[in-house]
Amino acid sequence: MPLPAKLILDWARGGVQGPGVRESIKALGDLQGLFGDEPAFCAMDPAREIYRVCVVSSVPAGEEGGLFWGVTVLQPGKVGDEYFMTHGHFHANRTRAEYYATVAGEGILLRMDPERHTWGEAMAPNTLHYIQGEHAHRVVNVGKEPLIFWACWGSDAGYDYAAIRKSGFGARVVERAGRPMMAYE
Ligand code: S6P
Ligand code: ZN
Repeated sequence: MPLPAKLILDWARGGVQGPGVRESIKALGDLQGLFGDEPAFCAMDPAREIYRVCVVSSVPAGEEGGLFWGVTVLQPGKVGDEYFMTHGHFHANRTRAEYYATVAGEGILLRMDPERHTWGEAMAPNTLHYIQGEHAHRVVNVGKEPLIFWACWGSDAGYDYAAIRKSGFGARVVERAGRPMMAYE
């Protein structure tokens, strides 16, 4: 008899169980300084959950040659007219790429190259995005339901959040006349 799988996925709801799984929650307060409308941000509950991430780390972070696997559940909502989004990051190792596969919701994957050229790509159930290692990436929920996407990336990719904290992306995703729109800086 084969042994049972050690990791079990709940594709639709964005869950994973098994050894080496770690869940983390980002609340609104963790995203301070990232949204454009500071007064609107301050008027909201900093404890409100914006997204949660489950990561399967089968090898230690930083180890060359391994893979990480994870899922993000990003809630719908806005700060002022700007849609809820992930923090966004470059990979610390700019040669390490990543896949994003969406299973539920409606989103925009913001990508930015090293010259700050920024663009958006539509995320919807069954879309698959390949993100080059040198591209910063941030996900924006422009729908009314949680946006759920799975990801796979190298265990030595790492995270460079500082560059985004300092200068952000070259565009924001905002609501205009009831529709999402890219607002360039
Ligand atoms: C990791 C991958 C995702 C994000 C997650 C949260 O390389 O891109 O698992 O970590 O979507 O986004 P962020 O920007 O807060 O890490
Ligand atoms: Zn990444």
